[in-house]
Amino acid sequence: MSFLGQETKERLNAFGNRKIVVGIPSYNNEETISFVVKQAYRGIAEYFDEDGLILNCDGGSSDQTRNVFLETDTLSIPKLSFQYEGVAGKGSALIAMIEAAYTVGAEALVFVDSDLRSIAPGWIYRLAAPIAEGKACYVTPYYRRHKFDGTITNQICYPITSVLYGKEVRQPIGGDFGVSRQMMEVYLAQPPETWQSDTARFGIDIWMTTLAINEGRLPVFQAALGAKIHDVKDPGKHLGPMFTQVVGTLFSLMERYQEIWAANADFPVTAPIFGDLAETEVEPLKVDLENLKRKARVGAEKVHDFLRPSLPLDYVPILNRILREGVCDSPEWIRFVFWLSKTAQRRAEKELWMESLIPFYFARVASFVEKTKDWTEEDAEQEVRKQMKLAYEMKGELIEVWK
Ligand SMILES: Nc1nc2c(ncn2[C@@H]2O[C@H](COP(=O)(O)OP(=O)(O)O)[C@@H](O)[C@H]2O)c(=O)[nH]1
Ligand SMILES: [Mg+2]
Repeated sequence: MSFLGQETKERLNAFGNRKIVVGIPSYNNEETISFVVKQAYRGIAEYFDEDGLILNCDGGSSDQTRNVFLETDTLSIPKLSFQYEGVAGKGSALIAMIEAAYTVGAEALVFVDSDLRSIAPGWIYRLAAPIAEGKACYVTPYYRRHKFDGTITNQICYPITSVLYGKEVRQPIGGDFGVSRQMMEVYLAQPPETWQSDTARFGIDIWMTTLAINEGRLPVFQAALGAKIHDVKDPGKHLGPMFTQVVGTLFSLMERYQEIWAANADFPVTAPIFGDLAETEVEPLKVDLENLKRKARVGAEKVHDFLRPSLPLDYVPILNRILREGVCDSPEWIRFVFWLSKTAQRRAEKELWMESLIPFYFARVASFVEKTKDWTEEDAEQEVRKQMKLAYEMKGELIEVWK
């Protein structure tokens, strides 16, 4: 199956072989994309002898994103902007760019988001070099983010992925990745129905990372990138649909790789970090705590009638506390996530099950924000790591639930 239109294929063929491809997905990013393109250009020029290509795959922006992309001067390095076919979403854009990079014989494909404001040429180097040097099959970003940014990462993707597969990957869904040719082949070989699922939307990041951990012939690396500054979202206001797409994909993959993770009892080993960690500042980010708690309470009321009849008795107090206070502590959260990962997988109404996790997520984020609001970034980071360790200690419960 192909993800590219005839015209895009012809234009790609005209470029010949390109060593490093930078792929930039976009959707209404006219304000920020030009800066990203310039940094990508500099990265290819400085570190890879100008042997590269810059791609943009757009989701039908209503603003000037594509024109801004095309008008940004990249001198000797060619650019191509195209739109994908199929389901609307970031995943459709990424798989199309994977095919495009593969077509031009790229050794490494680097994805960077078009809303990045802290990207530098070194990002391209650090995401691509471990692959170009034959050390890694896939590179995830390792950056500092504000303690209230990356809540889906911190509360679920980081701890669960690390504990399942025994590799500590701090940013499994960071959005900025390096992809080897071997992994491009793996991704392109998946069954067509993959591209009708949440993998075609925001599930793509956790999907690519999980497949790389489990199917890569070389290790997964992390690239030290400094700070991530981008258009941030308040979890209580913007992250609901993204949450179900990401976590629904994470749960589906647990089924696929059950034999692997159920047999793995090791404490997660930190994936190698490429490049020096620099001291960096993050931008302030405001989270509306009262709104989060209210969303958690209202959401819990909504899902109550659906959830309550199937909920094991010991879990009822977790739900009751969210109904009353809109908060949820770490052990209760992990326990509920473990239970739901299997339950959602088994039932017909997967979407309803996934939606019933949202109030728990809001409540968990509210508790985290409340606890760490006056803490330093470092201390909040330790709290996130503590929850990963707790999930590790509780892994036996997960294995039981899935038996
Ligand atoms: N082509 C395409 N790109 C998208 C779509 N949705 C998001 N993106 C891009 O994917 C990247 C990540 O999206 P963003 O909203 O910043 O998500 P976050 O940073 O992970 O919270 C950005 O570059 C977006 O422009 C889509 O439907 N189609
Ligand atoms: Mg972003």
